Amino acid sequence: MTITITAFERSPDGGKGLARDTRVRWALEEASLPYEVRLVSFGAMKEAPHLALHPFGQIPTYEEGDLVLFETGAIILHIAQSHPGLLQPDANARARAVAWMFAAVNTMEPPILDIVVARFFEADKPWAAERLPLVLDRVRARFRQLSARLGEAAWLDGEFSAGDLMMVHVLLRARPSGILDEFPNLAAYVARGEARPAYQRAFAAQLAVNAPAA
Ligand code: GTB
Repeated sequence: MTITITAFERSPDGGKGLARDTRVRWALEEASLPYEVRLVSFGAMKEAPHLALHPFGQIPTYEEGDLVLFETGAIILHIAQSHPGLLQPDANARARAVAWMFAAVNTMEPPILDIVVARFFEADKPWAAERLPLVLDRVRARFRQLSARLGEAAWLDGEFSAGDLMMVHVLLRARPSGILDEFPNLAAYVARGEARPAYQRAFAAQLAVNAPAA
């Protein structure tokens, strides 16, 4: 059955792979699943046909036969549960990998996104300069905890899993702030994720769409 995802017609990051279709592309590549991509403009995302797929008018979405999904956590969990490559056969290991997926989107991602909000969307507010260091410190606190847990391990819980995929992609969003490089084991962890052939294919596919014209 054909799998179709949606992605930005042109990502604001110019092809750095930070938009969330990249994590879905990566999961599909890890599972060796072919897929098609429908590119949508910011305008089209807010119109009825796309809102029927995604109630919040965002990308990515996932279509496979009768199934329509939004939310990258749900999409990647679906891929991981229905195809080998992203979850271990052992039930407890699978449950722990799902816990790491939730930790990525629920515990790590919100403070990281606050950096973007503070730096770009609220930069002109009178309190912006005062707030930014607090936001950065909250991110550092989470990174410190994650760094302590990862230690010198390659992945969060033994073998690479959907939990690592989600965590690596979430951490990538913090790279422009410089905070990722303050934690060498986390920077190396992210680099390990980026070095995976499946990530490389996903990154190249989104870059082909988003690279600025020469
Ligand atoms: N919780 C949802 C999920 O995980 O699927 C969040 C989806 C989401 O935020 N989608 C964004 C979107 O559609 C694109 S990925 N935004 C348009 C809108 O809301 O109108 C977020 C994103 C955007 C841009 C960059 N960038 O340029 O660096 C990085 C990430």
